[in-house]
Amino acid sequence: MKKTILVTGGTGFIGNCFCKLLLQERPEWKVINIDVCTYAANPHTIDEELKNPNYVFYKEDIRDRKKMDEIFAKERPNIVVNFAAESHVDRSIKNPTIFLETNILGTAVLMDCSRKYGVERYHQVGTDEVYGDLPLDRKDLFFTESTPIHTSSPYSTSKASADLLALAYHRTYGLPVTVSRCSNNYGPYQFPEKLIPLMIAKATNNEKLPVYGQGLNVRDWLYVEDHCRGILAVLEKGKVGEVYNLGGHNEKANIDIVKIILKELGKGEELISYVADRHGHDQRYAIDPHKANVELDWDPITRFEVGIKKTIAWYQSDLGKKWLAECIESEQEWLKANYENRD
Ligand code: NAD
Ligand code: TDX
Repeated sequence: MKKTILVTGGTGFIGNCFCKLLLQERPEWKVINIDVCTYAANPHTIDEELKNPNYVFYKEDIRDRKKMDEIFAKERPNIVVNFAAESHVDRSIKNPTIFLETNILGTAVLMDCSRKYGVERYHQVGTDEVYGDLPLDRKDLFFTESTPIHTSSPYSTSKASADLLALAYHRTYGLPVTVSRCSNNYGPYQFPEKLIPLMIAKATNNEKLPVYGQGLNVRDWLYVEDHCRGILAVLEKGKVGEVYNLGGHNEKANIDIVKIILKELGKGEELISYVADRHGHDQRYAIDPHKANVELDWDPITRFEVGIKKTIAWYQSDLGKKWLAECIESEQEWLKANYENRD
């Protein structure tokens, strides 16, 4: 059936992958991308999508209530999926305010428009970071949908606030909301402020790889396409008012990720540099995706060994190299602010 789906943050890493998936697998749908293009959005990310007649792009800010109202009035979306966010934990530690403005107030604007124009589904893209962290020595513990919210950083707090607001809009106003909470994504087109693309970029240029603390913190890595398939499954099979955890069943310590990247690129471990730890650094994330598996028939299908090779190969391709160089050029100030004198 023909649908109009409005995706916010569709020029970013996961939002763009989701648009690609929709254009490929739901060719009868019209895909609207609203993205203001912050530092985290390389405009070339959507070069291919812009050629597709079913794809429309608005370079606008989700906090701009008037503009959002105009777009909703014109496009009358059936479905809204909100990816737009400030997404980097380290930046939230340096400057929390923009995280509150975009991640909380921007979400409220989108939900107000969704109510006004009667969307069939509003989906909030959330993160496992809202559950806080798990201890490293309790491998038996996992985040479930009923794990209490217990945030550590301004980023995760802003994301938890957005999730709670979305669920409140469901209960109070009857807005048909779903929420997904996902573990760490990796794949092509991820901005090189995040661990995997940053380390690929540094290793390629024979620069030091800055590992926080002792590199023992554990993340549960999920290939970005698997995450996007999970969101589509929530839209099509999920129950309104429910939260779904989407995880990779793929826990790795940061130092092991860094060593895998170095090995894959044929570089030596002498490039590793242990630097001062992140403030409030979460120890371990690990999702129990049982509910999504049973209710949505969703399971991640990309094995990490395959996904990481595909990811590195993309960053080494002509397109990937050019894209990465453009991003690195635009983030010099951040790299200086976060890493200079950190040893
Ligand atoms: P990203 O930083 O790559 O992309 C975010 C996009 O949102 C960018 O294109 C940016 O320009 C846009 N944006 C930011 N502020 C905006 C505004 N005010 N108006 C319009 N657009 C705006 O982030 P990502 O990694 O693709 O994450 C997407 C979503 O998934 C986020 O909500 C994030 O919290 C969540 N998430 C990410 C991960 C992960 O591992 N990357 C894991 C779990 C959840
Ligand atoms: O230079 C670095 N060195 C380092 O050791 C960077 C950038 C990170 N790290 C560590 C910190 C984390 O333990 O690597 C791990 C991963 O860091 P990030 O890539 O910044 O991700 P994380 O903080 O785990 O948050 C991510 O997953 C959940 C995303 O950025 C969030 O948007 C998502 O919600």
